[in-house]
Amino acid sequence: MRGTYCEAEEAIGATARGAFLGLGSNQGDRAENLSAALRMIDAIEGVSVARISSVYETEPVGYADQPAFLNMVVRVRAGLSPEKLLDALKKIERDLGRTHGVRWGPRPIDLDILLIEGVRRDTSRLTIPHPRLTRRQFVLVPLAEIEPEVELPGGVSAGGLSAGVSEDVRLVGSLDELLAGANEDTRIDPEAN
Ligand code: A4P
Ligand code: MG
Repeated sequence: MRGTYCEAEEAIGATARGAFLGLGSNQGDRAENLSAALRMIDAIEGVSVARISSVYETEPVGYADQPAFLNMVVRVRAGLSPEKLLDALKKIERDLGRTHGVRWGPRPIDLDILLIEGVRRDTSRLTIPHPRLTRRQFVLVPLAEIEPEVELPGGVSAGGLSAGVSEDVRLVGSLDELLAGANEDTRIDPEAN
């Protein structure tokens, strides 16, 4: 038994890398969607959530005619391949009710792989670092909050590119605070649009 436990730990530990994931929700109970996704990410075999940003309410980018998003960024330790991590994240999106809709359109949850330490990918399924990472304040602001020095494509840091909180990226507070009762006004009525 002892051997089995140690081997399993080493198998994860030997390949584990730091990674950053972006979470976004603009349908249903947005805070609850973020919370459920976080629990499900932490439950992926070989993945553990290490650090969580605050929650930000952000104006939609790309396709403007949709409700505001709640966005956050988490740092994880991931001991599985980037492709397996993507599969697991896509499954969580489906389990939380995401159906195929308009590109960049409304969704209960969107999970993006932003960066994985020491990893680059450029295939039809997976691009790492995330190709739009350095242009999106809804990602840069929460990323800079938890790791301002992290290096992004082009040799710039998240802190250097982040414009901070603004009209388009508003600090809401911690997810725990939201879930503790202040989340009534974070719900999006599905009939409203
Ligand atoms: N894919 C390739 N690379 C990655 C990666 N690093 N992480 C592929 C995740 N997926 C990656 O994504 C489409 C395909 O991208 C996936 O099947 C995967 O194989 P999707 O999530 O199914 O579709 P999408 O999200 O509509 O498209 P896309 O291009 O991922 O959009 P983004 O860039 O995620 O933008 N505005 C605000 N304020 N906040 C937001 O969170 N999100 C979006 C979506 C638009 N506007 C937003 C927000
Ligand atoms: Mg996406």
